[in-house]
Amino acid sequence: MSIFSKKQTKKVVVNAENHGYKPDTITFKQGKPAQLKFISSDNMGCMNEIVSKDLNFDENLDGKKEVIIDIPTDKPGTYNYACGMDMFHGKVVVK
Ligand SMILES: [Cu+2]
Repeated sequence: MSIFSKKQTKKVVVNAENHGYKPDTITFKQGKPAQLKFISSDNMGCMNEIVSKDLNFDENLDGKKEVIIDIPTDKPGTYNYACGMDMFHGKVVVK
């Protein structure tokens, strides 16, 4: 076993044409450092913005290929996020 605690990194593809986030549910193990990598695609529209009140972030993908967001995993739960207009939704499950 490595002495380094490996970060859990998971990718979510953001695609307005497919109406949302793929996959729309991401699961992390509780207690291990985690990050979500949002990968942008074409025709983003309001999906340029990713907002989560649950996880306390508001990020913009404008002109970027990806945005990496650290996800706290100290508490188990289900945390929601959405596009800037709250039309498309995804969630993070920590357990
Ligand atoms: Cu939207």
